[in-house]
Amino acid sequence: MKRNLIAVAVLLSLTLVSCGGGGPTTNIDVTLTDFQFQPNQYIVPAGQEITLNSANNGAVVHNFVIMELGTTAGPMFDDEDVPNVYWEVELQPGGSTETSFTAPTEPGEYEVVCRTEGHIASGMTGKLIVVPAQE
Ligand SMILES: [Cu+2]
Repeated sequence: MKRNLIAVAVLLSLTLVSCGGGGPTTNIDVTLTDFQFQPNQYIVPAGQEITLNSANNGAVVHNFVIMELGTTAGPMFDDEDVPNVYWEVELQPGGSTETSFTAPTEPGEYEVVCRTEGHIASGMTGKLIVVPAQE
């Protein structure tokens, strides 16, 4: 009897952990600061319409830039990185916006950066994790 109770307790805690971990979402809320994305990791289903609510709480212009799969802006975003941009939105200081984009159809980890000069080096990077959409 006691053993059964322990098993139930373990199952329950596992369930809570998996719920709290956060699965794929079609709604991203992100705050841009000087110089971070909060949060900086987003899990989305492939090919779905994603709503991005973003706010710039910083004192300078920030961008939310998704790079193409397999590409990276490296330590600094420059002209040669422009063709590798999958999608982006720019936010003025104090600004906020609701926009949307279609998640890439190919699952994988996509780099997210702020393209404003020097911001990658200051830590403005994130990760868009695209997972297969549920049937
Ligand atoms: Cu920035």
